[in-house]
Amino acid sequence: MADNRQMWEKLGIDMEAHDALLGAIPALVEETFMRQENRPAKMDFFDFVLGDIHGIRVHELQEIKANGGKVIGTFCVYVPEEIILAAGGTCIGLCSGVDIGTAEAEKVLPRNICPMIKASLGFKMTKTCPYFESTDLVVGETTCDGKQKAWEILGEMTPTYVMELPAMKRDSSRRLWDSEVAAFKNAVEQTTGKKGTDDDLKKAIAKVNGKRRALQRLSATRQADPVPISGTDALLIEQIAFYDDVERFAAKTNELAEELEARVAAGEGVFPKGTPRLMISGTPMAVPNWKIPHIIETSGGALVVEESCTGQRYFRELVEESASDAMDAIADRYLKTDCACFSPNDERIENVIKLAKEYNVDGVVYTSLMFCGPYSVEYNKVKKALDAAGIPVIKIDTDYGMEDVGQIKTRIEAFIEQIKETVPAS
Ligand code: BJ8
Repeated sequence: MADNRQMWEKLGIDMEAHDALLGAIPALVEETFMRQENRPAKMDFFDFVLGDIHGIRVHELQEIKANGGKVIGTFCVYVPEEIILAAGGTCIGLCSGVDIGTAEAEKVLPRNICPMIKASLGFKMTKTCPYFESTDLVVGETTCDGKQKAWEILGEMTPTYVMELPAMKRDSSRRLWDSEVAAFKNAVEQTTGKKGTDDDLKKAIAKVNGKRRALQRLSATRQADPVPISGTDALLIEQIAFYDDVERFAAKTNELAEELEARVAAGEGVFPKGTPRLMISGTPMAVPNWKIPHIIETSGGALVVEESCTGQRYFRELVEESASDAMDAIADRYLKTDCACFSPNDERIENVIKLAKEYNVDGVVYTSLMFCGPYSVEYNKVKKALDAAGIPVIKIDTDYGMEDVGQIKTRIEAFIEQIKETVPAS
């Protein structure tokens, strides 16, 4: 701990604000994770990572930097991490799920903007995130309006590169995207000082595919009833995927998946067979935002799949490893991402229905961060498709505060009761 404090001070962390942030985590972790019953033994690694959230991994980053490595922070699953790895960089997801820097962020941002954007800027402004303070470059992207304007402000505080994303998926959009991916490679290489060769790219693709395959394998076990792992634990793993060492994470996730496969074979689960099965669909949930999964799973539901960037949208697609042009394969894979920022976005609607069927979902909890235009507006189309498929859905608009927990819990309990009345118990 003394070691951690020294490191944080060296990084210029505001120790008082940081102490307040870390001070709130143990009680939240206890309530959200440790009180769950029959958790898989192999969650121990992920619990350890969570227990030392601003410690060991941040030390690793300092070691990487001391050896000449560069750390590159990202906020969106559109940013190709393979390119960062191929150029010798280390990629860290920086999205924030806590409103600790909100008051500061509201000095430069309007109040009615998405909490994720506020928190991301807030972390930088309050100097409370050692990951942020370890970066040599941060990468924004022009997904939603709020983000693209926020990067201009962030760029005044720290070296920031912005990728331009097309808003549509036409042939001309693909050409724009190809040139953006190539320009991003140059920007990363200027930061790391190393050129990513074709061979480096192929190795990086194999590595990141390995991580995504491990997540796919783990997720597939959640199709079983009873489900072998809680959705709350699964979300934690998906969150850690954004900042842990790629190979270690894949190995640990595969170990856990093996345990879960054995549980499935033995008919063992974390909730009784027949527990209503719910899917989350919508905006991502960054650490330590575990609010909705925790509410679902303490209200009589089992969360079995996340249609979100902290979920399927992150690991569903792989980069084709046998492609002759690695950059083309990377551009191809990333443009398949079905964020609500695209218009039209029919793939997402199809994927929601496909996932609901594959995971035998009884109902969907559509979650949108407050003031998120893209996901909130797209609810209309998702609901129509779910209605047509006969799958009930409830929409929750929320932020990082805890004031609405009671009200959301009441709504989700009622939703689960309604499902129980229509779904015959097995
Ligand atoms: S690919 S979901 S990570 S942009 S919630 S900041 S959209 S107002 S987070 Fe996202 Fe990339 Fe899309 Fe995924 Fe804006 Fe909405 Fe806020 Fe959002």
